[in-house]
Amino acid sequence: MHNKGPAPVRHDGTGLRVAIVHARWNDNIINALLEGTKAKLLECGVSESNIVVQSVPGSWELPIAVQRLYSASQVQSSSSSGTSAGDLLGASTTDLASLPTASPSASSTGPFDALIAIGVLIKGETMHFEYISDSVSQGLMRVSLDTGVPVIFGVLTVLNDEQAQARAGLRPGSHNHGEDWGLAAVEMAVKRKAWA
Ligand code: DLZ
Repeated sequence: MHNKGPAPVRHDGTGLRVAIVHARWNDNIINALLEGTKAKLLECGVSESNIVVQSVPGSWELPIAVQRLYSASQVQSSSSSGTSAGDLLGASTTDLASLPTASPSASSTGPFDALIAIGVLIKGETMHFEYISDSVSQGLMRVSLDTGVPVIFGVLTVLNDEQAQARAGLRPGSHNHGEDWGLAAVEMAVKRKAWA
């Protein structure tokens, strides 16, 4: 299995704040993607305390969560309450407990420089897949353009579990696309600052 994407480019993520929002459907695949994403963020120099991880029930909920999380991080940066973006989204630690890497980190504040939305949509026998895939991709793009903040599209839209595993590095020789999303988040956050 080959990674057909462009050669990964690593940028310096020191000082960046990144939010990851992931769906809980297909959680074994999500776990692997989340780990790959976080590993690359850390490798690029993003500190653990500057990575906020939140979960939502399914991919459908990703756009609203990304939008609210970003807005909350802006509000908190202009107030002195010290409230974390996770708190403002109403997150509890219990909905994150099933995912080992998904610990909410509340030790840093300020607007996010990039957000990563992770979901796994597997085509079933009904039209659910088509409706959700289309709406989620459009919703995430809209949040990104409306806010001017990079929203990385970490949503797999696949026909079956095997295809999902192959994109999460869970099959022999396969590549974990979460790694690409971590790198893309850092690159776009750095370039957005340069283009400001
Ligand atoms: C309902 C549903 C279905 C059928 N399939 C998936 C899926 O493959 N991946 C995913 O992330 N979510 C799925 N969902 C749940 C919806 O995204 C959403 O959470 C519910 O419809 C509630 O709004």
